[in-house]
Amino acid sequence: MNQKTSYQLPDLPYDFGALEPVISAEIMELHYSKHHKGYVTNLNTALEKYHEAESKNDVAAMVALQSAIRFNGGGHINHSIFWTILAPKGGESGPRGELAEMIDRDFGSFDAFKEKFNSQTTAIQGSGWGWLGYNKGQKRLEIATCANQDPLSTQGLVPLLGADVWEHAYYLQYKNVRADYVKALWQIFNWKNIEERFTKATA
Ligand code: MN3
Repeated sequence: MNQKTSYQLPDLPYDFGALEPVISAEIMELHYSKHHKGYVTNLNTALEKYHEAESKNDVAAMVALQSAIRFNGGGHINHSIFWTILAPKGGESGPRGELAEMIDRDFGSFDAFKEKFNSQTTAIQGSGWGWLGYNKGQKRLEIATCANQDPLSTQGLVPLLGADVWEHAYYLQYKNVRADYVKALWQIFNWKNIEERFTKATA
C-alpha cells in the first residue's frame, strides 16, 4: 500500500497585522510562513521516510525518525491550535457560562487563574508552551506546561487555551521580557473558540 501522508499549513483566520499591537505583523508573518510552515514540511519529510523504513521493516530507521515526528508533528498541532485561539482585539473579554464556572471552581477566580497561568508559563525554562487543559478523567481544568513542541495530549489533557513562549513568538517585539508578552496575550484570546473547545472536551 502506498499511502502518502501529507499535512498542510492551515489558513490563518486573519491578516498578519490583525493582532497588532499585541503581536506585530512582522512576528505573525515569520511565525506562520516560516516557523509553522517549516514544521509542516519537516513533518511530511519525516513521515515519508518513516513509511519507507516501515515498508523495508527497518525498525532502527523508524526509531531514529521518532524525535523528528514528535517535534514537527507537535509543532504543527500546537500552532494550528494557537492561531484559532487568538483573535483581533474587541471580541469577548473573558470566559462565560460553564467554562467561567469551572475556572472559578478549579482556580478560585478568573484573576487567580490568569495569575497562575502567567507565572507558570513565564517560568518555563527554554522553549515551550503554557496551556489551560481539560482533564477528562477527573473532569477538571488544569494549567500545564510543555517543553519544546510536545503537544498537551502527552500529558493527558485536552488543550483549551495556550501560549507559545518560544522566543520566535515574541522576541522581535518584547525582547527578553517574556512576562509582558504573556500578559498581553489576554487581550487577544478568542473566547468563542476556547469555549467551543471546552464544550467539545466536556461533551
Ligand atoms: Mn511558535
